[in-house]
Amino acid sequence: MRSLDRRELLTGLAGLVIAGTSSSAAPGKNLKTQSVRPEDYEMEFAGFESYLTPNDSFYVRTHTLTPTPDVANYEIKIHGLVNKEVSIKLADLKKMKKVEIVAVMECAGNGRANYRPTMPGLQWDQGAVGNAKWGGVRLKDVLAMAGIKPEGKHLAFNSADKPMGTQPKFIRSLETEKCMHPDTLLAWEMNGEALPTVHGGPVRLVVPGWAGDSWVKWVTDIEAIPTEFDGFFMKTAYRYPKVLGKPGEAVDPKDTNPVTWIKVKSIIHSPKVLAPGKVLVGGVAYSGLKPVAKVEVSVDDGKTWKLAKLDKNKTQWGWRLWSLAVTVPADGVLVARATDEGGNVQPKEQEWNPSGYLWNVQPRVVMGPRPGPPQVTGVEYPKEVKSKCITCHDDHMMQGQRMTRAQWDKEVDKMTRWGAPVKPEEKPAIVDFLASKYPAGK
Ligand code: HEC
Ligand SMILES: Nc1nc2c(c(=O)[nH]1)N[C@H]1C(S)=C(S)[C@@H](COP(=O)(O)O)O[C@H]1N2
Ligand SMILES: [Mo]
Repeated sequence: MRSLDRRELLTGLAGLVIAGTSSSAAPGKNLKTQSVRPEDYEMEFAGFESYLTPNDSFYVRTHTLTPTPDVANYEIKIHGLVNKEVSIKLADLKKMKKVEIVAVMECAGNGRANYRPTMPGLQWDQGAVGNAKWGGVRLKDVLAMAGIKPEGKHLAFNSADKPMGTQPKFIRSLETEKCMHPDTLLAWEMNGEALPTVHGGPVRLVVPGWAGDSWVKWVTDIEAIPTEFDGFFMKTAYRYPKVLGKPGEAVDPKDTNPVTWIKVKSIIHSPKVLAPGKVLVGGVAYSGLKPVAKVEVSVDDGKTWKLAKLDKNKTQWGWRLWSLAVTVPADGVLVARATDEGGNVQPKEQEWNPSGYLWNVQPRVVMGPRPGPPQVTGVEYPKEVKSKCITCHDDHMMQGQRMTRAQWDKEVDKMTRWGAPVKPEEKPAIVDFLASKYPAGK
């Protein structure tokens, strides 16, 4: 029998051993825990000092439980609107022409914690993004073995992951056109190492320029279909309004499109004090649409700007490191602003959307220690909350949230649909507890 690594122990056994409390064991360097079960980890600011994000510092976002794929017998099936149904073994995939691409992957929800009003979902601050060298085969070369019919306008990707309760499967469809892009890959390597299981090993999609939700992990099944896949993770989650409304306004799903391109953005890592008043400010900058053209820094809250120095790593899809030594008062405010080659400029004010996707406002850092997101610890749960809510997932899922009573009410309904055994008469007490413990952010 092979031995389990620490992560497998946590995901596989944590539910049995530690139901009722959260353990905050992040699996690598520079990671903080959003949730242990399912596995969701955010990279800390120190991670923005490296060009390639090491695998064990790379953020993790999994909606379901991490599978233990059968690597020896792993196959990917291609079917639906194809000329010939095929199943391709992992070993045969690895015999095809290999390509390597450096690309940023960012979760669509990165930055959600900063939106006001707050909304349900993991409260990512800045670190649900990383830059890696992905190695694998062009998806189009694999699709050519099956031959996608012209009516197969979309490809639905299914995976080996394990939903909790009656949670829908994580199935995403992408337009066939994007799948045929030479830089869209089926990847089995990350930064020169075998793709770690938590990041989708043995094989995941790499969709440069698009948000992480399209980068399906543990791909086992590709179906050519005529229209967008009809399932929760396409029709309800990961949608962005066609026309933006006011903060707090609901949007009809018919007035939304699936999330695709990530936006132009810079992030500031911890500024280093070089001498009194003199600091070295730096970070990363990227854009899904076009390479970054410049990053500017302001020490007077955006009145005047100075060009930062960009590193030499100019690629189509990777990020650039940038830095600049500036003079700033001890309580001064640093602001950064990225612009890409398409003329897209990082905005001063963030546009609001109901699910809190694609946050990309200019980062503002007040000099002095940077507070992280509030951590709630040592919570005593009433027994009904413990028994109804801390089973599929641990309590991190609830702790991170900041919601009004009305939002909590809807959340408990959603959980009940997904399998939480909450009887109507039990609901008010659960909602009261959650709304008082984890209220909406200001
Ligand atoms: C049957 C399994 C199950 C039970 C029981 C359960 N949940 Fe969940 N919960 C889920 C799943 C699945 C998700 C989605 C995880 C993801 O997408 O990352 C989730 C996510 C959440 C989230 C994050 C926001 C969201 O909607 O993705 C919150 C908050 C939450 N649950 C609260 C609760 C509360 C409160 C209870 C008790 C009333 C509860 N859960 C019971 C399965 C469950
Ligand atoms: N099968 C599967 N693929 C998935 C997910 C998932 O939950 N299941 N999460 C997606 C989301 S929302 C993101 S942001 C990225 C995160 O990839 P990572 O965990 O390697 O950082 O994987 C995507 N692929
Ligand atoms: Mo994501």
